[in-house]
Amino acid sequence: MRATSAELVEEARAGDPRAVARLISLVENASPQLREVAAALMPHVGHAHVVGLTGSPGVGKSTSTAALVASYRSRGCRVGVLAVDTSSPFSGGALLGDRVRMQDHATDAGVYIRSMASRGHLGGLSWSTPQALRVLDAAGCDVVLVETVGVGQAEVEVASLADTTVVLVAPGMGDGIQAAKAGILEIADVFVVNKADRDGADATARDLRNMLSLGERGEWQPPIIKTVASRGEGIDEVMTALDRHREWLVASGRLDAKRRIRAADEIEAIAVTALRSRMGDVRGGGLLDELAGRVVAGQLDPYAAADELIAGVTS
Ligand SMILES: Nc1nc2c(ncn2[C@@H]2O[C@H](COP(=O)(O)OP(=O)(O)O)[C@@H](O)[C@H]2O)c(=O)[nH]1
Ligand SMILES: [Mg+2]
Repeated sequence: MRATSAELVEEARAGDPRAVARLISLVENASPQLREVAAALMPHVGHAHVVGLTGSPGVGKSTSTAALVASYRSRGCRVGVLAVDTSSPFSGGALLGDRVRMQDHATDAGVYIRSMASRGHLGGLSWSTPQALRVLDAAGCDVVLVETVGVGQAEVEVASLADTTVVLVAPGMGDGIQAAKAGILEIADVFVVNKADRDGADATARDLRNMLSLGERGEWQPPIIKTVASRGEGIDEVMTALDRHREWLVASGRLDAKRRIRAADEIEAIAVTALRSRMGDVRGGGLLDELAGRVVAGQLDPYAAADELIAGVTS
């Protein structure tokens, strides 16, 4: 017999990784059970610190994520890892490499690792990722690390789901400049200059500092931390920065504000998706065609017709 949503959520809370995986699959596939799952999750969310890691492919996000997982585990924290591929509608090769890097943690019951492909069209990303985060949150994760694969606007969108966003750059990749162009500087709470074992790390850090000094200074000053993720160097400093940012978010009231904005975005995305789907039903049902006929016949102006259409969709 199929487990009810409430049962699945209970199992996930008790630490059953299969229940967690099942719930995330339900979310990803937009299962009809999703509504019920969402309702069952709600009383158990709000605890996890959501940390987004973003930056160009190859900069060291997966390596840094693996190192952070190890640090959080040594503190006894439960950790979720969500790798979101914004670059294609399919889980591709990029994520395969990440799985290899995550192998150390694959058998650890205190770590949930999940790859998700964003569907690459409006609505896909906006509802599935926050729900997957809720699953991991409800499953008792103290921290969820969200690694985005892919670049551009979708990445910025994923980053906006995080409480704390870490932007990684590497020396000699022109990353700082690219980040500035893509509007990524504004979303960074913590900067990491990874591959600091390579030439030019100090120059990259300096460039970042200069770019930051040109921008608006908020109350939070994003620290710039040099790391060699492949050797675990600088990871303690990153952990400290994440802790400090989280404390600042709580003390300043920003955590609550961010979460409200996110919830509003999510509600809107769900509502728009529902409306669009009902609009399709209306099209199929002929109301739109009938209204179009009246507009062509000069009986109705298009604004009045749109009002009738909306009334038809929402009634
Ligand atoms: N030299 C050096 N290589 C690194 C460092 N961190 C990661 N790498 C290597 O850079 C490559 C890309 O790393 P990965 O974590 O997959 O990057 P991602 O695409 O951002 O997830 C891998 O071969 C890593 O071993 C570092 O600090 N120094
Ligand atoms: Mg990666």
